[in-house]
Amino acid sequence: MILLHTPNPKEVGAYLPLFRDALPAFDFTTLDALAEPEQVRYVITWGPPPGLFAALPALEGVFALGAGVDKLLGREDLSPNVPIYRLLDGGMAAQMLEYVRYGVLSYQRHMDVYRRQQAAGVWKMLPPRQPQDVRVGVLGLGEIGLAVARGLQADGYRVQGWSRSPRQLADLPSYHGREGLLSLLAGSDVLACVLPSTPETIGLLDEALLARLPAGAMLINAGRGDLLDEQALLAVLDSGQLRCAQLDVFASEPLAADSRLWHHPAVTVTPHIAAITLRQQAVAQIAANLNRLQQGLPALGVVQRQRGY
Ligand code: NDP
Ligand code: OXD
Repeated sequence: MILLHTPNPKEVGAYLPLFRDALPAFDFTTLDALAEPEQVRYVITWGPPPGLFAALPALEGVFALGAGVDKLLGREDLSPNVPIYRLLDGGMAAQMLEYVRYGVLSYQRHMDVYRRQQAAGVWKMLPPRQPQDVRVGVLGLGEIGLAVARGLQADGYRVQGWSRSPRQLADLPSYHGREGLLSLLAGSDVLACVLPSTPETIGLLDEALLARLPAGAMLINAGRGDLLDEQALLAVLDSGQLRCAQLDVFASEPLAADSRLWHHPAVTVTPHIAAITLRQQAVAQIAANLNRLQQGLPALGVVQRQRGY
């Protein structure tokens, strides 16, 4: 038996027939209809309610309907012996590239400055800037970050990356470790963060690190909100050290109504839409993974709990 749960009942209704078609050998249930919790072997979920897993004694695995699993890893009701599987790309890398590309292109073409000029009724041309004039640092070179880095390179930007482990990537300079991060920051006109939230990355983007960016740089955060100290960001934007920011994720979501980020002229706020799970692709990937498990093959996208992602 597989339990399918997301907080939005309409979404559950949309997913259910797709999963039933893709996995005809399994029985499915939803939380509302759950009669025999002891029969549930797998949960497919995004945002499961507190305590859910503790009520499922036969649980063999949890499939996340997303790439980031920080919320699942923090759960006290989920035994560390139960594997968590996450989505690998599943169409999210291409969306994330578009999201970051939009920000980088706006920065390159001074659109943030022109928006402010428009608000002030100012007609003033700025010198042209080409992609090769803009250095982009990408934090996170995983399924999504590497696609972002490669896509921006193909656009002509000068791209460098940062990851936890050392990476040898053809034609893509990359760094790891604290010293590596400082080097990357010093050479990034745009810093694009697509890191997971882990005990090592929470609070990473603090005032000291943001101050290492060149004057007039841009920050894009589409990883997780708790990576960034929002007050520190506001401080470096107010001082003019940073020119602008494009933020998709926040320490608390939805972003609080009284957050200064909403109205800051240098900030673009989006409601966690940089890369949305695509239903068909998610179903196909999870079904293929469950079939692998049924055949005794190793599953893909296994979360490594000790790393936190
Ligand atoms: P992956 O696990 O494939 O990649 C994670 C990357 O981050 C890896 O390159 C990893 O390094 C690096 N990393 C992890 N910890 C550290 C660290 N301490 N220091 C430096 N680098 C680190 O994840 P995905 O690419 O699939 O997704 C990344 C994140 O994007 C998700 O966890 C989620 O938070 C976010 N996301 C946001 C979405 C949105 O709509 N805003 C949508 C989808 C995802 P290494 O290569 O050495 O393992
Ligand atoms: C994800 C997300 O991690 O949408 O998949 O944030």
